[in-house]
Amino acid sequence: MKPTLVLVGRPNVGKSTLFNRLTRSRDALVADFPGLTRDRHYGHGKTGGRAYLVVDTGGFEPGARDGIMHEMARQAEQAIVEADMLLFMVDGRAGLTPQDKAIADRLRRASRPLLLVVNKAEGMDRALVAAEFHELGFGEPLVISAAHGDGVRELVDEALAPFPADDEEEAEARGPRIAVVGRPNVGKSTLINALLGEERVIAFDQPGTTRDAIAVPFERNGKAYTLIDTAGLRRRGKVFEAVEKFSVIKTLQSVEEANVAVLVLDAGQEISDQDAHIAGFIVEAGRALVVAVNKWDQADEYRRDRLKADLARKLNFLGFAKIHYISALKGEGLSGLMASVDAAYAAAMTRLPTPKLTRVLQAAVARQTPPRHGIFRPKLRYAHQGGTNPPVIVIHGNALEHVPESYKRYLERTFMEHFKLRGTPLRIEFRTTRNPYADKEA
Ligand SMILES: Nc1nc2c(ncn2[C@@H]2O[C@H](COP(=O)(O)OP(=O)(O)OP(=O)(O)O)[C@@H](O)[C@H]2O)c(=O)[nH]1
Ligand SMILES: [Mg+2]
Repeated sequence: MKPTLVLVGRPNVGKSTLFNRLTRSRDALVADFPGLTRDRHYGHGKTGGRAYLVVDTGGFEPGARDGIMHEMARQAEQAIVEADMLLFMVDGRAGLTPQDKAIADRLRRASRPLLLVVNKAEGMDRALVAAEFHELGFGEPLVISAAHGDGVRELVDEALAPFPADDEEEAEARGPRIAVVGRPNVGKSTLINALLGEERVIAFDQPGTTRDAIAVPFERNGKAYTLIDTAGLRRRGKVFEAVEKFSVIKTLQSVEEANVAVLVLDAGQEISDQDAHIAGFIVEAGRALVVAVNKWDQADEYRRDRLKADLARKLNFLGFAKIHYISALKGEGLSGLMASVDAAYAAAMTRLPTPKLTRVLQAAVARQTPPRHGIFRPKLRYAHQGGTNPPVIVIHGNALEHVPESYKRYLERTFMEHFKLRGTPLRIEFRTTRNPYADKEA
């Protein structure tokens, strides 16, 4: 499972600056999904080939009693408890403050692995800046500049060192790994039980450590699946029940572990920012997705129309995903839902041979050439597949950095339609062939 790094510190120490730097590599990927708003507190990081999750706890005020500060403090407290590694940030220019000490006391009680990070140290003597923070009792501080990037790579290496590197993608033999995610009370447990209850649960792994996801293999209509859950699913006799304490981190972790996410929405409620953020995270993770609008049996004509309009407006970036209107309680719509899970999985795992991809690419270019950019006319030569779940199509050619976003989307649509890739995000990467003479000179 991907480690979760949680950034903590008093306001203005540079948490968001570091968060943005760590998650920047993902910006390009999600740029292809217009309308997607990212949750600025939870993100994907990738440094030196290692992938991880990052949480920015925002302006953390321990002990805030009410209002929005209280709610933020509650989220931050939860993130601290669930962190694999805490990065406690302090400001090297401002020096040690009483507020730093108060936070330090709070973090000591959490007894999670922790690194002390002294920020804003560009152009300063590292040993000198670090000295006054020894008093916090967290060992040798790591001295960085989040704004300039100094020491950031070393920081991430150190933070990830205790965690084994992700092993290669799971074998496909076990069938789709499914994560059922959504806000509290949308009916996740009911859906899971409806799916599992009708069929034999083959085995059930108790979580070995708190870091482990629970994997529940099951069969449905003779097909094998594995249900992935890190969100506190408990077994009670024959029934599973979710502990209805919503955890963003655990939701994100189960999405990471899965091939296909089933995003459950409640037909009785407005689509909220939280729904949009979970959806956005699934897209960012590149997972296949099926949307299940639950409690459809309880929605009257008015609510149904309203919800459909709401979906089109607020989750328009999920155009690639199938939407099912279901009743988990009555067991209605589940076959259709699972058929879409199968299809989304197949699309996510599909293998596209280079000749076929290249033919489709060339046909697309013949139909509509990429626009000239100044003196440059991008030349798209051939395509090969660079990965699955999500499918990545790598296009080779010249001057590809001048291909506009709209043309990239045109190609995306063309590939999607031609290969019938319904249910998975698709990524297109451009690789400009370097001048062969330039290589020889090196
Ligand atoms: N000189 C310098 N300034 C920095 C560095 N990192 C952040 N800053 C500046 O410090 C200020 C606060 O940075 P933020 O990243 O917003 O701090 P934060 O911890 O997220 O603040 P809150 O969210 O309010 O708790 C901004 O003006 C940043 O430009 C750094 O490495 N060096
Ligand atoms: Mg901030």
